[in-house]
Amino acid sequence: MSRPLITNIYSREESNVIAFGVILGRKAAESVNAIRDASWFIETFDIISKRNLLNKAKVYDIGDIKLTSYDDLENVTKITSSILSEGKLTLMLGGGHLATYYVLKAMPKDVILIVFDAHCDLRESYIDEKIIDLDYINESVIVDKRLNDATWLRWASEETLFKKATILGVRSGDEEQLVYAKKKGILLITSEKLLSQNGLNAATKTLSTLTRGKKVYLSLDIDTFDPSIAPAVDHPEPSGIGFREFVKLLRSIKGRIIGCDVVCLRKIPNNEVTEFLAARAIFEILYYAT
Ligand SMILES: [Mn+2]
Repeated sequence: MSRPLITNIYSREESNVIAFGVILGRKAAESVNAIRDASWFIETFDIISKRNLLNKAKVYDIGDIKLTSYDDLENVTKITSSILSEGKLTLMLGGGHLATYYVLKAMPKDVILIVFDAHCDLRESYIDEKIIDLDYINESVIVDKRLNDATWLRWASEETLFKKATILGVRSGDEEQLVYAKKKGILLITSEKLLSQNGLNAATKTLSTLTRGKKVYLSLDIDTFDPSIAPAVDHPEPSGIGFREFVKLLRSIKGRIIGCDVVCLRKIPNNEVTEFLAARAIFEILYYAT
């Protein structure tokens, strides 16, 4: 860890948010640290709404969970459980989206899962070179075709790790995944819909109804954003949402956010746009979650 996330002046006891990195992926350590670094260069006061985004969040960053095998991912579940037992918000910085599956394993089963993602991640099995990079641990550990970055949500659904799931900003998937989502009641709201005023308004109403009085887990895959504002991702998909849509959707969540993550940023050279966006997104999430 180069430096911890945000103004990390609180002890673990004083904190109400515990952040940790999951170093899953070929460039994960560098990417997670890029978000931490960027967080020091962003104004915590939002001049538009005149809010201090971190007025209630007391963040303690415990650093990275290093992995030497996929079995070590069980530690992610254990660490998440211990944070929850302290009554604190968990904030995971990944790494591949597979890390979310292990965080979710520690969450109560009645949690409402809100995922921002360009992809459905509902395949039964899938692998490509980029997934191998995202879920890379070391040369001797082979990425599982069935449980990885592209299939984690299917597994989470099969194991009923959540009560209801919604994917926001989705724009990539195949017919089989659409059929599966429908069968399981997983709500897909496309970026196309969110980019129209009526569609965005409808989605905020849906989110409010869905989450009111409920426990919520929020997972932000950075590729939900348009690649023009978030280029440092593995699978960029055109026509993504903007930051404005993201904040509006976030604001409509009425339940209590008990855990969150920001995943799938993969640092690119000579461009810091994506990590600044990710850090700012974290501030916004913390404003609504604390
Ligand atoms: Mn994705």
